[in-house]
Amino acid sequence: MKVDQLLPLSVERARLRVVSLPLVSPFTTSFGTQVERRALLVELYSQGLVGLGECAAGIDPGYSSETYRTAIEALRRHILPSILGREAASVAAQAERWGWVRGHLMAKAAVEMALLDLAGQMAGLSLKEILGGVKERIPSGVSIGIQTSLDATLSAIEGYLGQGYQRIKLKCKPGYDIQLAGAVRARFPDTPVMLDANSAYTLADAPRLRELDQFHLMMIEQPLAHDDLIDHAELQSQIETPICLDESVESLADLRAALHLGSGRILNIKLGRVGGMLPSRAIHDSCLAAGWPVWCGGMLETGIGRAANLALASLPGFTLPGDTSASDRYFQEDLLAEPFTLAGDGTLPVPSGPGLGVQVDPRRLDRATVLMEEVAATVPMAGA
Ligand code: OSB
Ligand code: MG
Repeated sequence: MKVDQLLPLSVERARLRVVSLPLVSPFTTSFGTQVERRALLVELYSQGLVGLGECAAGIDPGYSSETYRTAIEALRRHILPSILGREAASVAAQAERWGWVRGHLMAKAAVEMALLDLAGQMAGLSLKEILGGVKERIPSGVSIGIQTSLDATLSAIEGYLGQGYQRIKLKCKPGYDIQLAGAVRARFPDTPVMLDANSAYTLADAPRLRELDQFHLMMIEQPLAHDDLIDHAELQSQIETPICLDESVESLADLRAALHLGSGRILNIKLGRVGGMLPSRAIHDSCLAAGWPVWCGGMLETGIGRAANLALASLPGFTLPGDTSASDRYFQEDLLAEPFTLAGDGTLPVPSGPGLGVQVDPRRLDRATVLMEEVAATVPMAGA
């Protein structure tokens, strides 16, 4: 089923909601530490149904220039007023209505997710079916933040491997890299391991990054600046470890440039970072054609965003285990009636019910809610 053939859709009203879920342990990267997942949820109402979307943006603009607060502003003033009360033939046609808004990709992706959830419920199709996914279960890895000691890292890895996770991703930064990889390899010689630098290095670090080649890592994710595809290409020519891009690719045009320059060999696709599931699918298709394996990244999503990630990861080009971990890796209590759990074989299920295919537990949602706002089709100028 092509998304373009989904029914006409008109959103009658919209609500923004901010939820706060404490993380089971602090998550530290080269750009900062997170202790909670503060997620902006978009609720779209149409014909007695409600579609849900989760915005990937976080509290601080360390990973991306977007935050959940910039997303609220873009949604309430520009993106939602572009679609409210206006019928369109498909989700793709609704997305064209906000095409004039530059940037704010995570805000757009949240609305697109809610529209796809609505359309799926109306048509009786799961997101996986709408997208053309082919897998029922997703091989999953886990992303481990920078720990206070090497020992703490090694025991975290041991714990996750014991649960069945198929791949270990370790956050790294200059000075917390070679020793880290060496210690991990000494203890786990055959485990699929990768590093994620979140842009912490420059090309001047190339000799240091080349030392990592001896550890046979699956890949190193986003070693250099978020906007520097040229330096990534230069670095890839100097190291054997495959480079996986994350922050650098926000569009098909970015991907075309990366493929042309040889800025890496693998792509992490995050639907928030590229503006939605439909743009993600297009990027996936190009990677498949170019021979770049892809995997599904994560932004510490609640069960809502996780359901969308799993549907996306069911596409055929997602051949590497992604950051699609179980709810209990992030939260004591997720928003869902039935949180996602990891099977012993290290996989998570792709939801098969209509739309996102997950049930939010209303009491859990209430408990987690810190802000709520109705969005009208026209925005009053008060206090502009
Ligand atoms: O760079 O992939 C990243 C989390 C927040 C922001 C950026 C990143 C991450 C992760 C966690 O690595 C992935 C997850 O388990 O959701
Ligand atoms: Mg990353």
